Amino acid sequence: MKLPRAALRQCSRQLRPHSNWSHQFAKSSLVPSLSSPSLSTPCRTYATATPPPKIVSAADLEFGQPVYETHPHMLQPGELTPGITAQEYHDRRSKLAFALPENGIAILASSELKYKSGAVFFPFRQDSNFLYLTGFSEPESLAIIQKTGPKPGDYVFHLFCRPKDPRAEQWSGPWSGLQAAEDVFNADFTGDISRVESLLPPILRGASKVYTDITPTTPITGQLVTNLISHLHLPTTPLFGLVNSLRAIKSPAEISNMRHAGRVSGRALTSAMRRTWSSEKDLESYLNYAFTANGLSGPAYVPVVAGGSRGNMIHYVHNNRLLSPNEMVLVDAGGEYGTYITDITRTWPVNGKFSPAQRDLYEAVLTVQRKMVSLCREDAALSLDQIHRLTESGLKEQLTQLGFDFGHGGGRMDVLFPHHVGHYVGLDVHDTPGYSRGLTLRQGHAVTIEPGIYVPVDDERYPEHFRGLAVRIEDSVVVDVDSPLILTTEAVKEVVDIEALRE
Ligand SMILES: [Mn+2]
Repeated sequence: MKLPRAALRQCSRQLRPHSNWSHQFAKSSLVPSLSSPSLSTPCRTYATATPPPKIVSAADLEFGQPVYETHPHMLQPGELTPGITAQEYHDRRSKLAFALPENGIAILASSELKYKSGAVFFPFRQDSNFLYLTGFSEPESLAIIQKTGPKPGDYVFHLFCRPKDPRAEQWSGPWSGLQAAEDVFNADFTGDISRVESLLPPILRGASKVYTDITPTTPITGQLVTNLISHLHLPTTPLFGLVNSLRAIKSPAEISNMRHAGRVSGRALTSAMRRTWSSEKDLESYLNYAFTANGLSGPAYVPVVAGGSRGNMIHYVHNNRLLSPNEMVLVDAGGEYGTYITDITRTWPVNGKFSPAQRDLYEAVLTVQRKMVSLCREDAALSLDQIHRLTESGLKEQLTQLGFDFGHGGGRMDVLFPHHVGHYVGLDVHDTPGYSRGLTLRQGHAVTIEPGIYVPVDDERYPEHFRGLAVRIEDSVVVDVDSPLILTTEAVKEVVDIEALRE
């Protein structure tokens, strides 16, 4: 049984000196030497002559990401990333290892820096599965989780990354190095990523099967790792399915992060609804600022800010037209906290007051949205796919009452509502890709519920006063046993509440 030392190490963390850290404090030259000439003189001892301990506070070091000692304004003691403790990362690896066959091994590659153009790069974003299992947010890294026995906790965690390199870090900013991989990120073994070719074979040799999503085209290590695996004739299988089934059910800490992202983002949207915006870009800028200024790390995805009939384009992200007072604006925007996202859409009249047609269509979508949110509970025993079909029939019924004709040659639901009602959310906006929407929802699943109606501008099959109107209403929701936990409830959505914001 592996001791849960991950948590223990996090208390009053002190690091053993790394070669590049130690030069100022590892000197022990004050120890009297037998061969020293001082033997011939009376020997005194001084308190200051005691060799300094070979440890250094983590607060005096630089890491590749915030840690509690350097960023106490962002992390609590014991946390490796906001809200998520080292113990929880250990538990995730432990669960993964437990799910592997005897002597199974999982290998994950980090993301690499991506370039926008020439030397201009995007902010680094760690691969979600890598992050989920390690909390380590650096490129040029390889994580290996090796099952060593049948019990939970029987595993070994290897983390290969970049050794400290003061000259390179002077250019790129700090990274964490091998000692921190062990002392902060709780790797059992670490190694220089540039030596993977010699470090990996001894680990692989005893493996029964390799679980990995690494392919020859994976940057930095892909070719090498796949060559080594095939050279050793090891059976391989994709890893993402196992990780998805862990990631799909959120822990209390993850739900708390998502709730925080939802609360702050929801308030930002409500606050945006109070004002009359004249351009999509101004509204987008305001939301991005409000997310960040209120403690989130930034927008979770490129937002949709679509005035009028531009809302009919599901992923309209140009956000560069002017808004006219008599139209509605559809805003799909959410922030991110500790790499957990929230996904919200609201649609409201630019001038703050719904016209009769806008209100009717809005209420139709809202009625169905509310009903579908209420079904996000374990005791309803429904899957996202089943909720989607209920949404379609609910919307069709609402629209029929508003005079839409779905008879022969009439309107079509796949035109008016062309997307799915929801998707899983978590570290990614479309979380756990490949995880089926046909599974019955259960406690800990986190999903969106986002029905929409998009009426084409000039299609005579639809009532004239609704043409060109687009409405989508979306909340992020965690499934509980007998009720949904709505993460984004601070974003108002009732007609009276939206209109009251301007009174
Ligand atoms: Mn969504």
